[in-house]
Amino acid sequence: MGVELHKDLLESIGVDVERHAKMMGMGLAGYQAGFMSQPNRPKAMAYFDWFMSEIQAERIAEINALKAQKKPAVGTFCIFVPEEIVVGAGGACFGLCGGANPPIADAESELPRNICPLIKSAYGFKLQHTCAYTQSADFIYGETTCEAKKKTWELLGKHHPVHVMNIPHMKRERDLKMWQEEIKEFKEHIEEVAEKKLSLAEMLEGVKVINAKRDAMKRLDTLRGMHPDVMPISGKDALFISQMSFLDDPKRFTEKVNELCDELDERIKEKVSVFPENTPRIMVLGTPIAPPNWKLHTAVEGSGACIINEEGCIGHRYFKDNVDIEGVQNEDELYARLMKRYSKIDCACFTPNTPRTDKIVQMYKDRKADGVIYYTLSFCHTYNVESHLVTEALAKEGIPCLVIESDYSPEDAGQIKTRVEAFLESINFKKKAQAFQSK
Ligand code: BJ8
Repeated sequence: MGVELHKDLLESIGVDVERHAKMMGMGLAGYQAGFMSQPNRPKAMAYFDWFMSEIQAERIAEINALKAQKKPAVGTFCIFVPEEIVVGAGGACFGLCGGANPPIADAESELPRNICPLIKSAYGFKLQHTCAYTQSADFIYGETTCEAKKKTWELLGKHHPVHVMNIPHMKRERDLKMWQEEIKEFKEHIEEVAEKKLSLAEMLEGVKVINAKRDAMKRLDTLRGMHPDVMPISGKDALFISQMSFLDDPKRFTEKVNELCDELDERIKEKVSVFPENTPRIMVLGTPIAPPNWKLHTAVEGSGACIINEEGCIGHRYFKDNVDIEGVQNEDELYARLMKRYSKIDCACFTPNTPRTDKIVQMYKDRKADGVIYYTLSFCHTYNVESHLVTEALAKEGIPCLVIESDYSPEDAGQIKTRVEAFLESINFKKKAQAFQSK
């Protein structure tokens, strides 16, 4: 197994290798049972299966090889961090572990129990030294999005270097101006780590690499969800790819996603679907679904439905917009373009956030979905409160919606499955009634 081969490296960056190997063993077993056993998977998933086996091994070696050349290694918790700049500097920008339940008990020795599991899990990984990404990061880039994260940086800073980007909570002219300054400051900080000035050409190159990655993911999103009669890949596999988009080398990842999309194109032409005809098509909205949090997708796809899209940050919100660099002549123009792109992110930490609701309704119509699951992590107040506004808008459109609030513990898996099954039953009933009426 990968981690065995890289044991010395992992030890040298402060990973608790024994505990880490045990957790990786559990993660891999869960992946093999839940993903690799799915019937009729696209052949191109072989690359992502390989990546899973090397997720905390070979990939960590690659990141540390970059660090040895003084390239920045930046760990993040949010899609507001402009990875284009890190990639332009030749470095790696990656998401940190935060989707597993076991580290939470340790985190609760310093953090309150009643905050979001994503934060507690990530914090626990740091305390336990069981995330090789966190251990590899020159620093963690935090942001001022939700209250819990904002305050956690102050504690996390005791255990790992942390920098915080000030993200406004409104999008007025003066907020956007400040935001642009933050992006410039981020670039200056990356230059400090790299110990060299970053040129406009290098940053533009970074933008091109990340735009290409987002384009590949948009392509996958279209192939996966816009063909009502064929679902060429499972929602679980597509979610996993989105999760890996925060960890893999962006150029290699883009190439592999495009290879997969070529295969899916063929599958669509030949009507090769991984689900039978009339399988209910479900959209998932809400908070990020970090690996190995596969609970919802397992419940939905194990109950006879297909997930055709994730609206969250590990999904559509991450790749929906590119940075327009057409005609950019100088650095200030580039910061303005980056700000323009990043301020399109419709995170629930903004007030107001109405474009998100309008977008969701449109996505539902475009994808000819059959229902929506609004998924929030427990104690995520922004997404929880906003769910009321979203479900109200969905109800006006007659869109079936189920709201699920959950954490990372396996305890509510049975209850979630029961609720999902009841929801799907009502959708199936509606579909049958519609088919009968149209006869
Ligand atoms: S842009 S969604 S990644 S802040 S940590 S808000 S789940 S209580 S992650 Fe997020 Fe950036 Fe927004 Fe996206 Fe809630 Fe938990 Fe806070 Fe969370």
